[in-house]
Order: sequence, then structure tokens, then C-alpha cells
Amino acid sequence: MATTLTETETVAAAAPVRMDVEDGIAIIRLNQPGKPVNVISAELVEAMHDILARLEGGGEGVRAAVIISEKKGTWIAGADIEQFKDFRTAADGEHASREGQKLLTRLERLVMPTVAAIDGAALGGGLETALACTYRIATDSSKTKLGLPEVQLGIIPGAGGTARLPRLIGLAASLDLMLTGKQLEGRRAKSAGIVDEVVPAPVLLREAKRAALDLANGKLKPSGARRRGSPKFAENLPGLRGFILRKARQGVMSKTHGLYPAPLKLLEVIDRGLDKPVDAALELEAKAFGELAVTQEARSLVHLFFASTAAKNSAPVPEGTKPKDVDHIAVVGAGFMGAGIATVSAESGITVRLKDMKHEAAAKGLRTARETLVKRARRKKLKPFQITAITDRVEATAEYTGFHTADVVVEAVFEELSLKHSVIREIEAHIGEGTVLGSNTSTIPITQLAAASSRPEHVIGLHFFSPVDKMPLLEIITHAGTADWVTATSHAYGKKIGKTPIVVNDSPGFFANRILTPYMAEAATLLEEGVSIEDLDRAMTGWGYPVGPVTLYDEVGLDVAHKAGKIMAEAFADRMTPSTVIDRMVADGRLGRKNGKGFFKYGSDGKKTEADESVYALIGVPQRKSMDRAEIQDRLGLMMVNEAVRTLEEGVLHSARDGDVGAVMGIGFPPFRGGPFWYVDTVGAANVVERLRALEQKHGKRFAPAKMLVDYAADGKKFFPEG
Ligand code: T1G
Repeated sequence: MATTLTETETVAAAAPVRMDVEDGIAIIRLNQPGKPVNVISAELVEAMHDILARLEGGGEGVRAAVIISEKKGTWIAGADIEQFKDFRTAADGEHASREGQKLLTRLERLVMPTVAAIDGAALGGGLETALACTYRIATDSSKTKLGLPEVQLGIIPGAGGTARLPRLIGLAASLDLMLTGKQLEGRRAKSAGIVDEVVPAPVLLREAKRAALDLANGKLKPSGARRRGSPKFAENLPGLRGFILRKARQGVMSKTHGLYPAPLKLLEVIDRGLDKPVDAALELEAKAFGELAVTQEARSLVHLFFASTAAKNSAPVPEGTKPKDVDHIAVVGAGFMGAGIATVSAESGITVRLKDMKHEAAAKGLRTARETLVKRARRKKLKPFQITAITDRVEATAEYTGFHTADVVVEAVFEELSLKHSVIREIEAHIGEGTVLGSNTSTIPITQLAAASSRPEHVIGLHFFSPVDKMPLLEIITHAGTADWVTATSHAYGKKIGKTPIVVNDSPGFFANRILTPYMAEAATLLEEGVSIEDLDRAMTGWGYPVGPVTLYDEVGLDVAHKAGKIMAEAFADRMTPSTVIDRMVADGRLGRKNGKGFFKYGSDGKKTEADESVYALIGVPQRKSMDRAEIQDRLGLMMVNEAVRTLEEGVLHSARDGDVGAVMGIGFPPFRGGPFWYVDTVGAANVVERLRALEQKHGKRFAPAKMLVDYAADGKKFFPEG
């Protein structure tokens, strides 16, 4: 019997928050309708003001309040980032920040104690809400994450975080959190002094109510109470604060080359606000928030946030295509990549058979996996006891036994077509109908691999990036015959292991290497023209890449780049003809960091030291010449952007959105530029075409702008018209 909701029930159901009074305690329950997470939207702010008015009014026998979420996995994921798109002026942003601050200051000034009962993500405005409460209890769930990641969106905390966090945990600790955007699990948040208690999720509400009553009865003192209002005593020692801020600034400059305004603004706001009353510090925060929220950097990073969550949450398959669950996989080839794939899969709860020709080789792969985990535990990204639990999920073997139970098999053997063909045949002799057969090839067309398969519809490219545990992108490559359930299952597998998957259509180099190759080839050409190794790398890190192209050659391995370069030159001879530089380097036995001989010299610790001057004679350019940094940046940067547009034009990419995610997360395209397509929209297609034409004039046809770019320039079109 369908029940029709009364008008009040409908309104209540649609409300993002409601309050019930239980045993003299107000239980404020968050549950944003129609969204998988709770965010601080205008509706939530309004509804919370109504609740605070009721509590300020007293009269319901309420002695304390608990704020808890009814949504699994998130407490509050921060302000509604969607709203940032509507900011037209700095004043718009400042106003939104002031509104958030007003609400949380009102919460903080409630006469009764308030307890934040946190299970799931409490990020940005979510953590700021908790900081305005008297007491914080978090669960020990792995989904519970606390942090202020605003700088990753090109902004700063705007609802009091820059004032309340330093006053709670001190300057240095709060800077570490706010400048990195790192997210802490419950126990680490407790040891950092952010939360007062950590409890198992099932008893969260009971413990929160107990704490609320104990606070009301004066039986419990919030641990932060002693410190509230003044930074950690020691940090007030003359000069120490200045030292902390100077160090932090140096760290920001070396990491960002000053290309990201938010972290620098954050340091300024905190420094100027720390000695002021909270209200004055909040004013500084709101003003800075507004200014940053309308910067191009912030718009690009917000674009990337939504582009990456959308790529993560939707695969280009017909509606209703059901992915298979992936609980057990097998990896063939226990080298650096194979071991990495086994590690991230086991870390996500998947059991793994790691196979190699010989058992020793497979066992070596397992050791590599353990070493990776030990390093992560050292960086406190993992608890030591978890290492054994994870490696216990990986079984090293030289046999194909057990492969028939695998949901996915990933082939990660040496990049050689005939070898991959024989391995595919071997695997298929041991797997059933329902198993996805993925290849970690980085350049060989999947169509060519599927040609060796008796079930080509099961074959798909699963292109991981090195190092697998750090690189967030998984490039999934379908060939014309790949079945939709195989694509959907591969996408779901990628999301399950914490990767951001993009799905592209088969083509030499797929998307990532396709746009990286002409960029790298142009770098080699500039070396040949006499530009120095340092100038090249400095120009491109100065444009926002994490490392320069020459360093990247040594990192990837000159033999790998040489092999990939040849495959790509065959497919795109008009613009990817490799210069002889790499031939000569490889012929001279220079493979890069892996054998300590490349464009750079390496110390006994394997770390890069300086450019190896002897390279110039080897590549036949005794004379160096200086080149305008902007020209270097244009020749390399626009090569990549232009090629990206071609991949959309040709249908390799399903969307410009995926292109931006793939370029930033896979090959280090500068995030503050939003990706190649967002970059074109930012500077204008006409501007890019004009610069390419100028380069084409001077340096040849390889700079000819893609047709789609010329059309967009002519029609004034954008890849993201909604901006
Ligand atoms: N605003 C708007 N939408 C959001 C959102 C947010 N803050 N967080 C998530 N979503 C959407 C997301 O786009 C996706 O949409 C869906 O929710 C599920 O997300 C004042 C100003 C919380 C850890 O930076 O890190 O607070 O694709 O797939 O993997 O100082 O989302 O389904 O349509 O990512 O379980 C600071 C951002 C904001 C946190 C959940 N907060 N979110 O991960 O789900 S700035 C953040 C996340 C701020 C204050 C300032 C993650 C998550 P769709 P999902 P998930």
C-alpha cells in the first residue's frame, strides 16, 4: 500500500539535516538528498541556522548536541564545490566564505557543548564544522579521513580553518596539513590533536551521546580546551614562528615554482591572523578566499576535480552494462610494473596470483611488493601490521594453476609483440569465459594483441603508469571488438584499486603516450639545436611540469623511449620522427637512471647529480645556444596540446574531459592549467592556432594545427562551453 508523505514529511525528507532530541541531547543528523555525499550547500546552511536558533532558544530540555551523518562513507565532504562555478567576482567568493564563517561561529558560540561524531570523510568545510564543535570523536574506519584539501582546489579554507586549526594543534602541524591537503585517518588525527577520541563505527552515536552528557556535566574537558585561543607555546619563541613560515614558504616555492597562488596566500593569511582575535583572522581568511576562488588556477583545479570524479564514476558503455565483481586477479610478469599492479590490487583487498617464468623471479616480484609497502609504512601511509595482511593476498608462482578463478588477468611481460602473443595464448589455455584479459602494454595496439586471442572480445588494454603505487591514472584501451562487460569490469577494477580510469579507443600510443611522444621528440630536437639540458628542463618545470623532459628521458629509460619512439614514428612519421639524439645515447649504452648513465650523472645512491656535459659531444652539438624560455615552452607545450586535440578529432578520446584527466594524471600536464583542452579554452583556440602557425612557419609542418583546433578558432568554440 503506497503511503503518500504529508507536506511536512516531504519537506523533512528533502531537508539535508534534521534534529531529534533523545535523552536531553539534540541529535543533528546530516543526510543530503540526491547526493552520494554531504556537502555544505546553501540549503544546509539555512537548515542549520534554523536548528541553531532552536538550540539557542533552549526550551526543549536540550543540554548538549551531537552532529552525526546518516550517509555511509562521508560526514561532510566540504563546501559544495559546484557553487564555485557561480562566483563571478572576488566579492562573491568572500560572501560565500563569510556565510560559512557566520554559521560555524554561531555553532561554536552555542552555550551547550557540541560533539562532532565523525564517520567517513570530514574534509574542507566538513573539518571546519568539526573544529567549531567542543569535542570531536572519529571512527577507526578506513573511510574516515580528516583534512583541509582546499589548496588542491586553488583556494584556502574559507570557513574558519585558517584560524581554528593553528590555534588547536599549533602552527607547524596545521601548515603541514593545509599546505599538502593530506587526509588523516582517525588514529592519526587523534595523535595530531585534532580529534579527542577514536571509536569503532557501530558505537559512534552511543559514545558521542556519552561524551556530550559528560561535557554538559563538566565531567569531561575537551583536550584542545587548554590550547584554544593561543598557538602552541613553543612556537611563540622569538624567531621560531618566522623560521617555520620561511621554511614552509621555501618548501612551497621549490614544489610549485610559485605557479600556485593559494599556498602562498595561505601562509600570508595565517601569519597575519595568528596574533589577532579570531574574528579579525576570519576577515583576512574570507578576503583571501574570495580573491583565490576566481583565479584561473582555482577554476582549472575545480574543473579537474569534477572531470576526474566524473571519469571515475562513469564508463563509456551502454546504460545497464553490468561490470563483474573483481575479487581475484592474476598478473603475468613479476617485473617492476607487474609487482606494482599486484601491490595496489592486494592493498584494495583483491587476492593476486603473481606469475613469472621461474619461481625465483615471481618471488622477487613479491619482495618488490613488500619493499613498496614498507616504504609507504615509513611515510605513515600504511600501518606496519597491514603489510603482512596485504602481501598474504599475493601468491608468487611459476604455474598457471588457479588462473581459472581469476576475474581479471593482467599481462605485464616485456614489450615485445610475439612474446605477448605467446603469453596470451598460454593464459587463454587456463582461463574461462568470464575472465577479462588485460595487457599492460604502453604502445602496442590492442588490436594487434587481440589478433592472437581465441576470445578477442575479452582482450583490453590496462595501461598503468610507473610507479604504479603513486601514479593515479589507469588508461583503459578498447579495440573494436572489446565486449562492453569487459570495459565496464576493467573500469570498475580501476576504481576499486583507487585509480582514476579513463577509457580510450585503440590507436598507436593510445592517448597518454600519443601526446607525450611529440613533446619528447621536440625536446630531443632542441637538444640537437644546441639548447642545454638545464635550460630545457627549467623551461618546462617553469611551465608547470613536475619534471623536465630530459630528466623524464632518464627516468623512463632511454631504451624504452627509443623503442616507443620507433613504433610511434612508424604511425605518425609527419610529426614524430625521432631525432638521432636518442639513437646515439642508446648506442653509447646510456639507458638513463636505471644504469646510472644518461643525460645526467648519478651518485652511488642512484640519485641524479648534474647534467653530463660529455653528452653534447656524443650527440654532435659541441656549441650550446640559449633560446627564449617562452619559445621552448611553446614548442614542447603546444606539441602536446595539438596532439591531444587530434586524438579527440580521431575518436581515440571519448571526451575532452577524459583528455584533461589523462594528461594531468598520466603524464604530468600542469594541473593549474586544467589539462590541454581546458588550456585551449583558457587562452582561446585562436591564440593557440596563431602560435602554432608561427612555429609551423619557422620549424615546419609538424606544428600544423589540428583541423578541429582551426575550426574551433574560426567558430570561437570551446571544449567546455559551460566553463
Ligand atoms: N562538492 C560537490 N560535489 C562533491 C563534493 C563537494 N565537496 N565532494 C564530492 N562531490 C561529488 C563528486 O563530484 C561525485 O559526483 C560524488 O560527490 C561522489 O564523489 C569552506 C570552500 C568526499 C572523499 O575537496 O575528496 O570545503 O560524479 O566519486 O570516491 O573551506 O569526493 O557522483 O556526480 O569522489 O567516495 C573541500 C572533495 C571542498 C573534498 C568521496 N572538500 N571530495 O570520495 O566519491 S572546498 C574536498 C572528495 C571547502 C571550505 C572550502 C571525495 C570524497 P558524481 P566521489 P568517493
